[in-house]
Amino acid sequence: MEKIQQRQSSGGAVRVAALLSLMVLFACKPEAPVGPEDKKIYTPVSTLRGEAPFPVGTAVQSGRIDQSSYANLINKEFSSITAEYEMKQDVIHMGPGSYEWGSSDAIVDFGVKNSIRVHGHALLWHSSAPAWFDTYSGDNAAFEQMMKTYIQTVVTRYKGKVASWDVVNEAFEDGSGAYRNTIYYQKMGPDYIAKCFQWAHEADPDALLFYNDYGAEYDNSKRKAIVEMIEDLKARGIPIHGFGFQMHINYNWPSLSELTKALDALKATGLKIHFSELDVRMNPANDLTSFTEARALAQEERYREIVTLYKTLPAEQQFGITLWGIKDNESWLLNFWGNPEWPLLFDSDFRYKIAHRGMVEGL
Ligand code: 9MR
Repeated sequence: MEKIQQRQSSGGAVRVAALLSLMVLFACKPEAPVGPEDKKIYTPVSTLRGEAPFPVGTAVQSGRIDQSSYANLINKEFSSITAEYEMKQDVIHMGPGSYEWGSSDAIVDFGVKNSIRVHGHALLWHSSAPAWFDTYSGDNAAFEQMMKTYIQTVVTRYKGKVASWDVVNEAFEDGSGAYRNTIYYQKMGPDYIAKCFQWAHEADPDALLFYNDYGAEYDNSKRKAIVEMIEDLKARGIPIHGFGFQMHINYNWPSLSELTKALDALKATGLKIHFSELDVRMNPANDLTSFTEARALAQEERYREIVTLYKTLPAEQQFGITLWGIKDNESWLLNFWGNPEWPLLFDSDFRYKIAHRGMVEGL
């Protein structure tokens, strides 16, 4: 009994001493952080657009740029915008000769009003072919005429406001580099790409015209097909000014040497190069349920590496780098892959991730 009392009273003394020292600690260090500090976010000292020698862009949606939180962040950080989906044919082209301009106008107006470059995306993409194409009854010549009218109507509407266009998106198959068997290929034949560039150029001779695709980063056959197509267009005097690497990459793939090889191959065409849809998957193997500090550091390094690679291009070939969205929780990757993901520079509360620091430091 006595032993128990002694233990209790010495335990009590230890607790009182510990409490006192804690009080002293807090009294001396009132600024000490409460709770663990989140090292995955940081306070920026500079902005992307402030640091970059070339335009840095983001994909936008009309329903978001209406909100001041987005508008303010875009104006602060970015000098270029691309419509994430609202300047595609399935949103604009309602039927032969019928157009819906509400969302695309809102995005272009936002760019013009804020002196932010607008990159047009994308005039032809098989994945955004309007559903009514399936029941279109005109012959191939009529379809081709309709595509010419569509391209020239859109490009003319935004002449002087949209600086550049992805004229054709994703025209080659994965693995083989064969022409993708799209409705455009079927109805207009293999020369449809050249025709689309020519039509767009007629409508706005000042617009820079891009071919945009994924896979050139790592797929040798597709990359070879793209380079050959570009060289063919150039040799025939068809106006093509740029190539867009979409750059949907992972934190650990493709390797820097693979990406360097890819960039060098397209650099050799002399065209302007756009990293047009950059995001970095952090959970491709689905081994994370929450974003760890170690993975955040890997992301910071990856963004730094990508920007450093981009800067190996001569200045006249640097069209810019566009992020495919702003906040992690709104990335297309979440729905597409179904894994938890954190691919972008801002978290769901618009807080700056250290990935932003990596990108800024690489610039
Ligand atoms: O991120 C875009 C998503 O919000 C759209 O629903 C989708 C269809 O319009 O397009 C996504 O963006 C794609 C881009 O236009 C072309 N490269 C692949 C992108 C991801 O699918």
